[in-house]
Amino acid sequence: MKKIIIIFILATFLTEIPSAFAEKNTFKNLVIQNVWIKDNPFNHAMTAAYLTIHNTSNSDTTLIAVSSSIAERIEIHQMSMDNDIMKMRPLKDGLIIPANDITYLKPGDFHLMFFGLKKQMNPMETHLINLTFQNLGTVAVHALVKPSENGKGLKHEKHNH
Ligand SMILES: [Cu+2]
Repeated sequence: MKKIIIIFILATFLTEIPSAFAEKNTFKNLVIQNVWIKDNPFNHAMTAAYLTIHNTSNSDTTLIAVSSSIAERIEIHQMSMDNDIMKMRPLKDGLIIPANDITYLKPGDFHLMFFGLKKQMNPMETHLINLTFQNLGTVAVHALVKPSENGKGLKHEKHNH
């Protein structure tokens, strides 16, 4: 019995640690993981963030808004190839997260675009991002700043918004 109580206390304690480096966020029927922000070149006011959303329910949902205290505005973007030219466009109606499926926001694909960054993004730092899903509400997740891969980041920043 004593052992069970100790395990219970430990489990409670662990879930309440401010999860700066937590890999996994569970919100309603969504599992949100691998949230990261690309470090931005010095004094550059724009960057992108990526994450994985696993919708374990039987109904689709939509990521309709994203916000954070570190940026003036965050848009949900889609990147695609159009006649060999990479184009980005904001998803005005949000990003559909299909039921029983995993949606990847990753470089060269869907991503979150940060405008008006209020601070320098330094690798290994974490920042809170608020994700709002239609009919589900808003969840705050920690995002880890990671260095951008060579070249890829530069291409992205050349796009006009
Ligand atoms: Cu973009």
